[in-house]
Amino acid sequence: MDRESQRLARQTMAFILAGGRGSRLYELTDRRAKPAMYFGGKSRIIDFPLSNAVNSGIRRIGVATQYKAHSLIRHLQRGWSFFREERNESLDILPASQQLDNENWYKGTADAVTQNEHVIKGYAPKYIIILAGDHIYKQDYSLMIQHHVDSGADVTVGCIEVPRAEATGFGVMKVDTEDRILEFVEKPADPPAMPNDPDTALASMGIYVFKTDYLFALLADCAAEPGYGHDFGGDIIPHIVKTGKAVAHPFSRSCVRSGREDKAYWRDVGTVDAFWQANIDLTDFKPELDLYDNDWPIWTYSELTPPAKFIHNEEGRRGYALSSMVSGGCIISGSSLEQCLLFTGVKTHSFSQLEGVIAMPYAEINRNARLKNVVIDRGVIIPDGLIVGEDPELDASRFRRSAAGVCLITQPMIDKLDM
Ligand code: ADQ
Ligand code: ADP
Repeated sequence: MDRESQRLARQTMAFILAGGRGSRLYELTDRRAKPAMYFGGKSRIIDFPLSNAVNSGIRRIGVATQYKAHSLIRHLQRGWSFFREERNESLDILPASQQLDNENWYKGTADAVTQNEHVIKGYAPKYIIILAGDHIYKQDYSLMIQHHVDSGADVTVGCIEVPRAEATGFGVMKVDTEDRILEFVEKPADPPAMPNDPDTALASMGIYVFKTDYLFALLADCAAEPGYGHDFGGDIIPHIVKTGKAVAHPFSRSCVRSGREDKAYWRDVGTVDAFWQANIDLTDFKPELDLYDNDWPIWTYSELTPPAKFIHNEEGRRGYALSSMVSGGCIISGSSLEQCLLFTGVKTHSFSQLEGVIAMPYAEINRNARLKNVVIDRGVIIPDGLIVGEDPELDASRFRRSAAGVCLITQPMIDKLDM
């Protein structure tokens, strides 16, 4: 990392928006916000933007929380409490309804920033980078901040090419050859294509760099406009595109490539299928996302546990795992695992066969179960002999089965079974 971008990172505060619900994860986000969702065996989704910020040299971080924030706040307190004011470091947890006199919820992403104006200004950061708390990727934000300063933009928007058919859920932009944004439409029904490729669109990653003073002046101006929706993608960015200089920063310029060399990895694990697939992908021989890279570590809080243990049962049945990731505290007793990812403290019992299973912490799979392509929520106890993944109709009547055939299993669903 060169020294100039490091210097800029030290003058920047990262503001992570972690208030969204993530409703397409259904029961998985009934009790926790999407940024608090488990990912990759040890981490939570929010560990990715937080680790990116720290690895990029940013030392001031605010996390705006709102929806079902307890699990998220507890995780931040346990894992991310090493910031020291004496070293000009801070991590502030900023729940809605703590700021200003009469406001309650954050009315939108921009309002989360407005309501924390005095907290942010108290640190006097020259720049601010707004981040979403719910994507999986590795990015060196210092390079994006450097781009922002070099181009003289009012805002720099992180962007990535996505299939046009999937772009309806994003802010989509048109840019000129110098990366200047000419047009920005939030969640368009008919997304504009990229000039040379009718099947691809340029999507906003929801990452924005501003000069702090400029941002707060702009937020005040926008608030005075009729129909203001308090949203970066819906209001603020389109406003700057019309009245100022908005520049797109291609993710490929600052992504950290540590998995398969050619890939710029970025995922929104916002659906059960996407969540299952992204976790299962980690069990590949050489996955696109490398969690074993010491140059760009993904820091987290994780309980101290004894090592994972693999044992024969009394009848000599082997407990083993192939192409799988098994976290600490797991005990694999007399059962077979293939392409599975087990979080901390999962137990599997004899004669059970697991394939494509993502099991959250402290789930337990009793004897003789046969599970294929499932996501098991935290602490769920799978009863003796349960079979999932062989009879789609039966599965759909018992669990939340996706179009792609992945079943989400929670404890209330198990409690309703007649077994
Ligand atoms: P969306 O994906 O719809 O679009 P949005 O719901 O605005 O994202 O949430 C962005 C982030 O802010 C998420 O991390 C969410 O958890 C958080 N958040 C949402 N509401 C919040 C609130 N009231 N308080 C605090 N945090 C909140 C945005 C942009 C698009 C862009 C996509 C990229 O608007 O232009 O393409 O992100 O995913
Ligand atoms: P974690 O914080 O380890 O992710 P969970 O995500 O499972 O824990 O739980 C999220 C929140 O829901 C926590 O505030 C926890 O106290 C609460 N919670 C856990 N289990 C239940 C339950 N069965 N009913 C209601 N609340 C629960």
